[in-house]
Amino acid sequence: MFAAPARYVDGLPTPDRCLVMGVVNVTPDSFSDGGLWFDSSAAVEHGLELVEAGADLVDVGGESTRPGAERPSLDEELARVLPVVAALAKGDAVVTVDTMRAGVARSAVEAGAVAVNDVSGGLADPDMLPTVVELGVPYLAMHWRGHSTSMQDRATYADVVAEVRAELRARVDAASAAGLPRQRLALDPGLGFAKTPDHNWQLLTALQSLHELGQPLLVGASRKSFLGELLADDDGERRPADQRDDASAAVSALCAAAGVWCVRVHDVRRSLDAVKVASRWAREARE
Ligand code: PMM
Repeated sequence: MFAAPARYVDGLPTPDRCLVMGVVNVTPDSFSDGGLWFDSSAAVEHGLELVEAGADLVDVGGESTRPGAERPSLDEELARVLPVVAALAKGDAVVTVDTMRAGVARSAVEAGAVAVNDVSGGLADPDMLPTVVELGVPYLAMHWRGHSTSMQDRATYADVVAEVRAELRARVDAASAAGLPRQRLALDPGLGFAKTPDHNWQLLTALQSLHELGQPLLVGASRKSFLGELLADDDGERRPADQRDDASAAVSALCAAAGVWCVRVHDVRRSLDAVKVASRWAREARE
């Protein structure tokens, strides 16, 4: 018997389909859109475009997590993120903050963010879980094995699905021990974070096994390099990041069909169309 997917996170929107989270990276160096929205007014404008395109959530981050990236200082991260969070929250966006730092999470929630997306699942900053509990906001915890400077050295698994599931279960236990209600927690397998392309594909095709954790699942496949590799040209040259959106939308449809709660994407309109197709398909198949 398969576990039924968990589909709701308390305090976040509840459309009758997989949610679509749009990405706003206020960074000079993210792999997917590095530098495009580094200026805060450009980032706000882009976030509002994502809302217009139908984003259920807008995820604002100020730290690039591309393999090898150096971390910004706390002050630098705050300066990048806070004006963008505040302006988007005023502009009717449902804003999540993508940060590993408790201090950034707190200030972003005070500025209007409604949830914290932590790619380290609470491992990077010991204050993160207690802070999120105190703030009373939903927490999106990703599978993580270390900072970007060293993470690809940690992409070694005997069984990637079993190990990611066990390591995510440990994060569920840590969050519960800190006092976070389970209905405020979503989990993410962390595609590309200490994962090879093969690991990513193995995780994507084993989402059923991650549903056994009993928490809603978030998946961030959009524009990642395993898609660039899949779509490489005849010379083996990877497809550039900004030309991976159709493949990203295909992954969104398949994730939605597999019961994923939310997909994190750069091109919101394409993925929203894709999850709507998956949702209509599933409804028809049930009736
Ligand atoms: N990927 C990136 C950043 N934040 N957050 C979650 N929850 N899941 C992800 O897969 C994830 C993330 C890196 O990708 P980007 O540079 O396109 O933002």
